Amino acid sequence: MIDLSSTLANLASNTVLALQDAATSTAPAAAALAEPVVEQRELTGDFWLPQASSTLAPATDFAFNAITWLSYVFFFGITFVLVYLTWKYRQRGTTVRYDADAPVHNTPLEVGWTVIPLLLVIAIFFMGFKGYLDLSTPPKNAYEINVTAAQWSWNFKYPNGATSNDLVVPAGQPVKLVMRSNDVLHSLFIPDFRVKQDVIPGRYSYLWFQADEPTGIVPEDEMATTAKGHYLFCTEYCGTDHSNMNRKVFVLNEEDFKEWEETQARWLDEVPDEELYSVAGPKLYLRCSNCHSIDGSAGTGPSWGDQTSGSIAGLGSLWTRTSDGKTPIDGGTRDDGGSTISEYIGPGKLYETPEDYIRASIYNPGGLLVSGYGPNMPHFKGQLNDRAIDALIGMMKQLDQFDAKGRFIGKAGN
Ligand code: HEC
Ligand SMILES: [Cu+2]
Repeated sequence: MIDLSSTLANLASNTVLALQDAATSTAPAAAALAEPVVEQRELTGDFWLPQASSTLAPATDFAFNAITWLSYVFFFGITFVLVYLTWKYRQRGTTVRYDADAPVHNTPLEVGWTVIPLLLVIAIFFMGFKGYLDLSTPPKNAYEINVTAAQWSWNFKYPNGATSNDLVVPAGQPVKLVMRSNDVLHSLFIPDFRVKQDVIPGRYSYLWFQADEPTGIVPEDEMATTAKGHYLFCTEYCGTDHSNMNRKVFVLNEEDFKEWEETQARWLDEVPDEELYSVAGPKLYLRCSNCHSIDGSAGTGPSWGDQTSGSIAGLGSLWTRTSDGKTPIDGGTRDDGGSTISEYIGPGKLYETPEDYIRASIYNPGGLLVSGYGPNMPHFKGQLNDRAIDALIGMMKQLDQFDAKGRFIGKAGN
């Protein structure tokens, strides 16, 4: 059973992978009309399965191949015998010949066709069961990474406090993912590693693997398009931008991994205060961009720019309408009937300053809801520290220095 379902899953994943590749290889061409760049990418692996890049992958593939070949043998064998006997014993003419001495039983044959399939099925069961146990028992010394899934991004948090949107792991060492969801069901799937696990709100789930072959790494803004690394998918349809949860896994040798982890943990601290806002996009803004536009276009959440439609149309950018106190409020756990944000911001009120309100909106988004919007924002408590929040608020205040994708185009310190 276990093998059969994983076989189907693998089949499906292969199709997804092929489609995915078709999609990403044509995307750059559409973006740069003037100079079409068609990226070619070799699909590794064979017809059935992508490359096997984790220590447990060969066992999964063995089970897959064994069942596939067994199915071929039985399918063609049985079909052949069926067709042959149908033809051989077809009725000829109108007289039916009945041979009273013809055999009606053949004990060795019947025992054979019962026992052989039984043994095969038992073998398949043990193969699957052993694989299942191996996959669901992370080794004790595994390197732990905390995973938070949210609509529509992954957040990977490393033991030293570093965080990332794409997964980076050490080579030659078991890695255990401790996963939870901030909102709905998600599922983490790394086809090359042959691992997949649901990520469930209100519950922790585990996944482990060991990858021995380093893949190298590229700068953050190239991660989505590089041929390096392994695919990582969300495979549980989780809403509009589900497909934005397609990310990469990079495997680094021990030394490179240590160095990456160190820099990744420190990167915000090393940016001088006056330049802090300039690094908010695209790195931090990436987690907001699925719902909040910069250019004023409407989305799942209110635009940070001057939105032209909906309840906040014409009130100015997020920072302008917040500091002017104009944002209309309707609902939320801290709403006490006020109709605009001005009734909640100010000395002695719920929030002292507009900055306090924005910070609270990020840590506890359900507190006050902007009119016309539901409680659809995941919270970022424990994921964005004070400095990251400072950077994001700084960005909201100086949106004109960023392009629509959140890339910094102004000059830092201006
Ligand atoms: C899944 C969609 C989603 C994501 C991702 C998301 N938000 Fe939101 N956000 C919303 C929605 C919907 C609202 C409006 C309801 C409310 O006020 O909570 C909102 C409201 C806000 C507000 C108050 C807005 C206002 O106009 O007064 C701020 C500030 C905010 N988000 C910041 C962020 C930041 C920063 C991030 C990324 C770190 C982020 N959001 C990621 C959906 C999202
Ligand atoms: Cu998802």
